[in-house]
Amino acid sequence: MSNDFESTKPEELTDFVGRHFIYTYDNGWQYEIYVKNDRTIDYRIHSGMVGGRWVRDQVAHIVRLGTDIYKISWDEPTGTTVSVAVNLADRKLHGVIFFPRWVALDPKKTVCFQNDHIDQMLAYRDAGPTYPKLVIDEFATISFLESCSPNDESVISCAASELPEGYAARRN
Ligand code: FER
Repeated sequence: MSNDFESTKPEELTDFVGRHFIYTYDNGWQYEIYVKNDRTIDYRIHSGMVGGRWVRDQVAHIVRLGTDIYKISWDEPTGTTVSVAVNLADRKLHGVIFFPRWVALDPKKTVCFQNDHIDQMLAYRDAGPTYPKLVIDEFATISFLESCSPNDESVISCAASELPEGYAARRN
């Protein structure tokens, strides 16, 4: 096990760092992730329970499980925890999202550019209620996939509502 500051096996992540992809869960929720570096993701939520939410510099646990297969897991300031397994070759993904009860009761509280509201999110998290968690277990299909440079602040830099028409509908 690594310490809190470094990726577990950074040498295995060179092909994954910089990947940027848009995917839609089978329940219709559409998400976007940019693997900023071996320890960090930026993401944007296009639709679903917390559509409109976006986050930069979320610290994550990122590992390689095999050829073109990776897993990203993280614990958010809201108390929501997420683990996403990504199969780039098949453009398939599986996510498990564990929402605290306060998010399930009022998801809109988390819909914002989170970086500007970290203290508010921590206060909501600590106020709860936390339990019972709402657990979402869904497969998704990746509709857009590209490679960007690491640590590029321009990849995810605005809310979904501010994107050009057709941005999330692009397929490649
Ligand atoms: C994902 C599933 C859930 C994801 C993010 C979340 C970026 C976060 C949900 C939340 O913050 O409420 O695939 O990828």
